[in-house]
Amino acid sequence: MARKILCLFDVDGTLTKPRGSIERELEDFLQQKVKPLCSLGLIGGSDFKKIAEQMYGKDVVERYQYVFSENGLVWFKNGKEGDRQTIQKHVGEEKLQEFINYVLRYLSKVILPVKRGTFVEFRSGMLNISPIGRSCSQEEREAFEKYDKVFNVREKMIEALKAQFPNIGFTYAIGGQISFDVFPTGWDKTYSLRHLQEEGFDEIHFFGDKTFVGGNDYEIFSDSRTIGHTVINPEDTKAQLKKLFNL
Ligand code: M1P
Repeated sequence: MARKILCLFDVDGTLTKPRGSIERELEDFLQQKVKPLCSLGLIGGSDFKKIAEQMYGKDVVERYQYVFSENGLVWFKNGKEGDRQTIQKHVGEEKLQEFINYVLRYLSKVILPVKRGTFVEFRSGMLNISPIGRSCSQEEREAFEKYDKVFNVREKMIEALKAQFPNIGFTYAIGGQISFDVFPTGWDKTYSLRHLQEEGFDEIHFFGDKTFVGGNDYEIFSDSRTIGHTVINPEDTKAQLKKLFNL
C-alpha cells in the first residue's frame, strides 16, 4: 500500500523570498506535480493575513490541505478553521502587560539609523517585536537586516528580555529580517504537529531554511515526528522535491 506522506513547508525563504509572493512556476509545480503524490501543508510564523498575501490569496486554504499560521495557533484543514489558542488566555493579562511595557521602555532607548512604527504586533498566539517597526519600507527593511547583522540589535534585546523575565516561560525566535517572535515555550512550529497526530501520516517531511539552533524552523526540523530538510531558497526546495519524488 502507498505510504501516506505530508510535505510541510515553511513559507519565508523556503517557498518565497522573505515577505515576497511565491513564484507562479513553483506554485504550479507544487499543485500539479507534487500534490498528486502527497498532501501539502504550510507552516509559518506569520499571521494568516501575511501568509495568504504571499500565497495568492485566502483560497490558499483550499489549495493546501493544511495551513498553519502563527506556528499552528491559527490553522485550517481542508479549508475549515480549527480551534484557535491565544497568548493572553495562556499568560494572563497582568503578566503580559508587564512584559509589553518593558518592551516599549527598552525600545524607547534604542537608537537606529531609522525608526518607523508598529513595534509590537499582537497576534493570536504570539507577539512580534520589531525594533525598526513593521511599517518600514522594503528598502528600510533590507537596510535594517544588514545593520542588525553587524550590531545584533535583536539578539541583544532578546538577552535583555530573558534576563528581565527569567520565569515567564517564553521562547524567542528570529525568523525574518526586522523582528522576532515571542511565544509561550512549546508554541514553536512543533505546535502544529498536535493537529496532525490523528491524521495517520506515515511520513511528515518538513522543509525550512532557518533550521539552525535559534532559527524558527529548528524545533520542527529536529523533531522525531518529522523528516527534516534544510533548504537555502525556493529553487532549492523545488530541487529537493524533484529528488525526493523522482520528478
Ligand atoms: O516567517 C518568518 C517571519 O516573517 C516575518 O518576519 P520579518 O517581518 O522580521 O521579516 C514575521 O511575520 C515573523 O513573525 C515571522 O516569523
